[in-house]
Amino acid sequence: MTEFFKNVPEIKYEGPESTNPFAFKYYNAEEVVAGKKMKEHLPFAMAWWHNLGATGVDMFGMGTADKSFGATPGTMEHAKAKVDAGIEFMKKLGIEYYCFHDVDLVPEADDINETNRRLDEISDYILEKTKGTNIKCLWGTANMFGNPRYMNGAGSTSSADVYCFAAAQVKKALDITVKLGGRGYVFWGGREGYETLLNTDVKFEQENIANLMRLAVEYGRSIGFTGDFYIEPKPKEPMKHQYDFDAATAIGFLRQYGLDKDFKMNIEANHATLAGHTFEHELRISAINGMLGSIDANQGDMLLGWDTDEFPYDVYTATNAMLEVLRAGGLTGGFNFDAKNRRPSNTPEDMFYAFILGMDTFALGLKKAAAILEDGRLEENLKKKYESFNSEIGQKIRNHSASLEELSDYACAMKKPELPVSGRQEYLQSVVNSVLFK
Ligand code: XLS
Ligand code: NI
Ligand code: NI
Repeated sequence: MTEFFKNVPEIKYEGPESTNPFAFKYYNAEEVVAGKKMKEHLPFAMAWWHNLGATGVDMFGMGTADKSFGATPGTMEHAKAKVDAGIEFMKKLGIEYYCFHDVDLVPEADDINETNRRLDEISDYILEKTKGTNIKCLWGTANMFGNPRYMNGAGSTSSADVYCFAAAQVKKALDITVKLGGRGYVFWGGREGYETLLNTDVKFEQENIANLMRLAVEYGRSIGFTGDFYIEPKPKEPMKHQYDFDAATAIGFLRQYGLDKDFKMNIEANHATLAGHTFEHELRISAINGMLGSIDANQGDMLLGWDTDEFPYDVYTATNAMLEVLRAGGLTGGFNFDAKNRRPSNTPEDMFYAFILGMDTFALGLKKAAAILEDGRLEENLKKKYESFNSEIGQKIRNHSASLEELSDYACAMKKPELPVSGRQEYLQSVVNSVLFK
């Protein structure tokens, strides 16, 4: 069998002292942190599109990386070579999951029947090649934004015919996801939004999107899909206004249309920052609503205004994110590296460096988050901050047994309250630093 990454050995854990570029410094799959193995805390996934597809094409120039894997792009031979290369890549890194869009797996044909046939063929091939390994699908999705027919969106399209094509793609992508053992199914509404209200009926479009999701749930459950459906919020890009702006918006939408039992959030770090939030904010909002499902692990660039999909290296952010994940008791999904190499990092070795960086960053985030919880000073401060609610009046507020008049009488009797306790933000930040750089 062809070896695609000849210069790269199996990546092993060597510890922080190691200077071997092909070794993990922090990610130690079997090491137990906060009661579980690292690999159980961190089910990492490879994004088929970035890793096996993206060549570094941008608006100003052609690709810099060769992702032909010895075959001609646009052919089924190439689709299969990507499977072979992907499996070798995942095995060398010890990654057990992958995520895909339908058209990442096979080239799209003019006739949808032919595309579907190709999807059957490639999914058989993936099953055959992953047999006897631990490699399986984390989540699948349908690409309902690339083809020109989706210029007005998929669920939100103005064309009933195009709507049916979206339905057909969702149906097939669900079939393939179930066949490949996927834990989840994602809706990222890249073109579910609008450019101007001058030509848009927002209510009409949102009802149609919700209906497509409802049909997907009904069909998915009918073919035995027991996993979660996910919405991946993103505020803009490619559309100016996207309906799934952020977690709070998407959760409200799901509740409005009765989809909240079947859906959770797939939170992407770079989408959070595009929405003007932190990554951890989006995780917290999802978690407190019981909807923290999966994560697209990447990071943006604060100096740029778009989805740069960089591999995560910011340990502060990873620590804050892992604090949220640990407090929520883990993910039902996983950590998908929806991330790509920078355009000048164009060698096959760079693909490995990127994953080593991302996996080490989250491993470090996990260890540091566990240490912060263990340290206890943050949690203790939190308790103190809300302590006044342990008083008699505080308890009445909490259990809803006091009327507005009673609270008003209490305030009037006091005349003037003392100021709330200090937030102690700078103290807490120095606690975080002292744990991080111990
Ligand atoms: C694009 C999204 C996309 C989804 C899957 O910004 O992140 O890659 O994860 O459609
Ligand atoms: Ni994503
Ligand atoms: Ni994205």
